[in-house]
Amino acid sequence: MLDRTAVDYDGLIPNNVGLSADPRLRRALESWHPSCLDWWRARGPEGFQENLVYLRTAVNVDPEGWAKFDYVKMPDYRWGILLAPAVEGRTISFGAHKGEPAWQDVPGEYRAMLRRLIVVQGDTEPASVEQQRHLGATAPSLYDLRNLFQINVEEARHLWAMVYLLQKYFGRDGREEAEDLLRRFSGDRDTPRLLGAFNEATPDWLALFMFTFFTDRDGKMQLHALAQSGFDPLSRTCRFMLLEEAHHMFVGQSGIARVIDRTCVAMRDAGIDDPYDIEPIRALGVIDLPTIQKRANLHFSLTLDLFGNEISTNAANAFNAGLKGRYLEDQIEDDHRLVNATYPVLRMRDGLIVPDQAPALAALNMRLRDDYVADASSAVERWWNRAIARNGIEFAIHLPHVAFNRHIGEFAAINADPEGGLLSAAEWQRRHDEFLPSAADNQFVAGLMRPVYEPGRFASWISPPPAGINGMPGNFEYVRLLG
Ligand code: BYC
Ligand code: FE
Ligand code: FE
Repeated sequence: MLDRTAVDYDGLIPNNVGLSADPRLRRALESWHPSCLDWWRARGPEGFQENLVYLRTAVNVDPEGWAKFDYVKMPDYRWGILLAPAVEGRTISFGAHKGEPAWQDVPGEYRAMLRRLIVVQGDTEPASVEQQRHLGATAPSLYDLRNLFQINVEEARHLWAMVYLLQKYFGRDGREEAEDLLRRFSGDRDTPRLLGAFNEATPDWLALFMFTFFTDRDGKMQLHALAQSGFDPLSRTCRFMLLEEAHHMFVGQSGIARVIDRTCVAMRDAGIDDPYDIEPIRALGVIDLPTIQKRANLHFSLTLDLFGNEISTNAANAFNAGLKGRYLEDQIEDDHRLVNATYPVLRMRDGLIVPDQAPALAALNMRLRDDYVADASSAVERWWNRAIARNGIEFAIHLPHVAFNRHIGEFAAINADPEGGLLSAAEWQRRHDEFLPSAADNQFVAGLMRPVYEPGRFASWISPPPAGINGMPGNFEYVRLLG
């Protein structure tokens, strides 16, 4: 019997896409491989390239047992090309082609649109690795250091996943796009990454945890939307990527929950009840809750910009074409064409934020953003606010209003406070540090960032995790230090 989840591990590039039977593609990928390794060494994690890291590697696409754990040097990580198993007889489930068989090849009329979606997705993956490259120097523990590197190698694998699609299905321009994915550089003045949030700095571990909570969660939503695609190879690759994505969000959810836990325990031990009594709390070597709230405000608002404009013809066209669906499209009960449907969108009208009915097709970015906000809020409650409540401190993290601190779309031109109240430019300037991290807040956090590399030990500002990776004990050496 044919094993639908078998992965060929013999060649340079582990895969379940039949590379050994496609010499042209194999040559293209093998010639991209050294450029990718050069990129990894120049722009990936700083240092630690010769250390053994306890990493999981995808070895299968069976959701039950797809990974194995072992010590590897990062440059030797087996970046594979892995697609979720094909669904027999799969049809397109939305848009103008609803009901037609899913495409195994690029539909000519949609080639440019599809390539753009794949390039944008592909651009974010290496960007995040670049943004996180300095963090190894200040890891709060070996456990956290290992989690950072796990995310980094998997984001690089996601880059491979998109490069595979470009090289297999888009000929010469696909190969050029694949090269360009390694040429752009996060934050670079001349050749920046494509989307705003991927050019921001990730200066410290609080930023890393916030990024993986909020921005990797945009990744989850966008991958879900692309997993619905009528272009079957894109759907299958995104379905597999989502298995890895879960760990990235876990790192953010549990990371901030551990920071919060440490703060609350230290406050209790010191007999401090008032979370706003900032100086004495900081003197304990922990991060005060209001600073965590401000960091959440920052990363949430930056991430909302990644959903594009509330009203977007690009989004309408991609849906109509059957290329990008809605979150959990196959579980929604409607006609899946949306030609005459409407969707409520918050808009600026005469200087007020008001709900408005918009054509549902044009409002698809908005809808995905709404699904994102719901997902993020429930994770805030479950992971963060529960950690605060468990410790008996009176405080709760709240996600700000969607109009707060925006740079794309309907609210880019106005200033709003976290409750959605409109502010004059002068008021915004005056109250900025109340809403968003001030230079002093960032300096305080930066001052806490000193590495802790002894197995089983943790920095002052973060609690140990309740359980190890892959069942490993608390003092496990997740990263073997050299000599
Ligand atoms: N920054 O019609 P609109 C992840 C541009 S994260 C700069 O509203 P559309 C990950 C837009 O490109 C998931 N420019 O745009 C997470 C357009 O330009 P053109 C990444 C922006 O297409 C953590 C123009 O403005 N995947 O995987 O409806 C770690 C008009 O806008 C921005 C995807 O995003 C911005 N923020 O929506 C690692 C999925 N927003 O064409 C990885 C693929 C908009 O007029 N991408 N613009 O020159 C898409 O689906 C869409 O391109 C977007 C934008 C949702 C991004
Ligand atoms: Fe990714
Ligand atoms: Fe991710």
